Amino acid sequence: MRDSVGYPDSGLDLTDGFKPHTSHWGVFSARQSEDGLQVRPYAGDPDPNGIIDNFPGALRHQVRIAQPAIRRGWLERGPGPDDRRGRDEYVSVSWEKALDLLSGELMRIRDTRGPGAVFGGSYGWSSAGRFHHAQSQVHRFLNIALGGYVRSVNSYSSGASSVLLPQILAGYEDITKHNVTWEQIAAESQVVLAFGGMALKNSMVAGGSISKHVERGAMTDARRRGCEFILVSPLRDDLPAEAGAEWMTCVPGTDTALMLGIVHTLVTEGLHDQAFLDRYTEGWPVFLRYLTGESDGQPKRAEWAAAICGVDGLTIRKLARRLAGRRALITVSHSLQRAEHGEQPVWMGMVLAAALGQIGLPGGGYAYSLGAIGYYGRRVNDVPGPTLIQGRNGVSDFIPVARIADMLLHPGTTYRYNGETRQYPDIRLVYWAGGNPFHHHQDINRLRKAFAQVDTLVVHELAWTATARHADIVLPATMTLEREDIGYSTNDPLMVAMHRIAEPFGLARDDYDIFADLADRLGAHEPFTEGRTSRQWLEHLYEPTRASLEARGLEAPNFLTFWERGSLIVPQRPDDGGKLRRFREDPIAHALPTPSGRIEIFSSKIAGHGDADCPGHPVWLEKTDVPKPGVPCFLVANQPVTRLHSQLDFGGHSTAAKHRGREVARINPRDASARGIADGDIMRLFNERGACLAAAHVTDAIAPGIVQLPTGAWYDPMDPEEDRSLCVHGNPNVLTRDIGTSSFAQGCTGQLTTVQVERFNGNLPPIRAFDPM
Ligand code: PGD
Repeated sequence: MRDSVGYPDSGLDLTDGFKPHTSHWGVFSARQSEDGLQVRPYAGDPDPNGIIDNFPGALRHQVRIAQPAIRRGWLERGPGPDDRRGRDEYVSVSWEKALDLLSGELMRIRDTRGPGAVFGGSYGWSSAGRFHHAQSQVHRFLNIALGGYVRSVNSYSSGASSVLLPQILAGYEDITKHNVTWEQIAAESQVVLAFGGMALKNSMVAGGSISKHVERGAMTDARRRGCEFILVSPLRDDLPAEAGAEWMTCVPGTDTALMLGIVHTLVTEGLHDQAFLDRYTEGWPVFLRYLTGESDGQPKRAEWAAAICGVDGLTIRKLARRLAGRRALITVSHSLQRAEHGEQPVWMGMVLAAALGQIGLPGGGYAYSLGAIGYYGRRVNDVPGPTLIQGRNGVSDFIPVARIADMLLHPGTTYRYNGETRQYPDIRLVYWAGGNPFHHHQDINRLRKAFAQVDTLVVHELAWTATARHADIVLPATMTLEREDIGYSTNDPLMVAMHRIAEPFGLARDDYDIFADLADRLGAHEPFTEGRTSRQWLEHLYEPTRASLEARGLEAPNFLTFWERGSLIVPQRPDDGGKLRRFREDPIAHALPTPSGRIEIFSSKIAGHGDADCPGHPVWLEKTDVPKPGVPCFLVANQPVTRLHSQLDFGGHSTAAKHRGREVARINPRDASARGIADGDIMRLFNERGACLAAAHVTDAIAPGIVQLPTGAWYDPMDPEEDRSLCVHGNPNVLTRDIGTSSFAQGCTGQLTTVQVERFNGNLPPIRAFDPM
């Protein structure tokens, strides 16, 4: 019998000429023939992800970039600020000409302004292979050939939590990757309280590669054993049906208040674990004064919380009693912290788990972001994987990743981050490979203005995304299927030999080869390539894994054997609960890597920053973007089901889920009927920042007062000449706010905003996002 979370390997199906490959959304084998591309999911995957079906239609799609292209205005007038970006024509040029122009511009910037005028953060997920990972390639190139670049820190996924967790609990990876596993949940948890849920669409993807989607099976097993799942979210499907969850809707952005109400009940009813708090935590007495109202005059009673979060007081009290004394797991999703004051629910979720005394127990305690990505909640590999060294960055300056528009619009101005007052650099050239800021950034109309400020915007892309359509120099990159690579992730034991499935589209080239030729023009060919071809790099990157296997006396196939076999299963460490378990066992010998060595319910360090929007312990802070006349609905802009972010939005699986070509937004029947909106109608969503169209799906899986529109539909302005043109396709980032979570972490807040919704009665404008340029 198959264990729902075990790894008996049933092998890749490599019959009939199919070759192995992998992606962020699953391992598969594929074959390109005159009948087109065919894909087969990995047979060992108990729950394959349908997103692989985007590949066949995408591989040779007309929106792929066939040839290097230069924006006409840049070609004719040269570099400089230009608001024609996103409105201009493109001129196709040869590779020689494109690389000559680009290397000349890179040298001009380097020699006149220095590498500190280059922004190479180049945020983005790009493709799964460990060598042709575009972001790693661009960083390595800029370090070696240019002397460095201004980088970005943290991610759009976890901007608030990745800064906070190391201060209060442990390293970000300790909490997300070496903590509570799905195996533990299946075997041990009695109650799982999931704030923001653990939607399968999120755990169906993982950076690097993912061979088995185990979450559905683990939740099925846990439930069968009697584990109760409780979902706190505005969306019912934030936990799968298999979890059989009780659904509590809470006003978006108010989970912290709900958690405070639960902890207040625990304390007033004597249900909290004082012995745990005394032995393992720092600062409980300070927090207690806030909880009871001694410090601010407001006890955080269940009824107080109810008035904010919309869950009634009795339900909150009963919930607290259900958690106490049981093997309880508190999970807090990434989405909760991708909003104003996103640090607070992350911190308060930890305090709730500490008050229950569960941190460090198998299947209990605190699991931040479990289910947010497929490689969380799994065992960790016990061998090193392929890693491309990026070299030394000669520029120390950085920005928190989601502050890019602020940086470009306001060079020289100051901002707060992690206790420091910093200054934005003056960026003249932006280099992007493997990301799509017109997908991932908030307030796209503002972003357009920001990109208009620079001298030059360079983009490597496989398709004409909106980012490519705003660039000055567009270089066509191969798609993953068109090159060889190694697929690997630290929490997945299947290393995949990613064979080339198809020839490159048009004149597309691998990012590596593009950078190698540019490095040549900049006099850095040898240090950049180290004299290796791509294939030789793969052999080189594979070697540490092979050597480690050999040193441990395990089967250690050489590269060619691995390549011919198509995959390799590597050993994994025992599921030992990581640092939190060891800390529980001995808090002195295994002190946590926080300033006090303990769980920091109060952080003197954060308190010492003096930032009112992130004080020294978790607090409820009023939100500035709440429904009001003009914008009466919350908009939840979450991750999509049918693609990864914006990748391959033009593929068959993604386009089939759209309606009349538009992205589908879900709305509660109450809100729909109040606006005369029927299922399948086209809606206009708007606020002061912008507007977009989306097709209506009327469903009671969405709580009243909320509209949900996933990210990833390519930005498609009806009239690119207009400043705030209607996006006819349904990109929610024309509506979201471009503010940081707080002065502490400055994370992305794209998950939540407010909008007005109406039925769209005009003539439906055409979708042009997938037209060739
Ligand atoms: P992707 O669509 O994955 O989005 O933002 P991200 O920029 O990562 O972009 C990757 C791009 O790389 C695609 O355009 C793809 O075509 C290109 N690409 C793929 N392979 C290659 C390659 O080999 N070479 C090159 N040169 N290019 C390649 C994701 C970001 O969005 C993330 S991680 C999160 S969590 C955020 N989530 C939200 C959210 O919840 N709500 C809102 N409103 N906004 C968000 N934005 C963030």
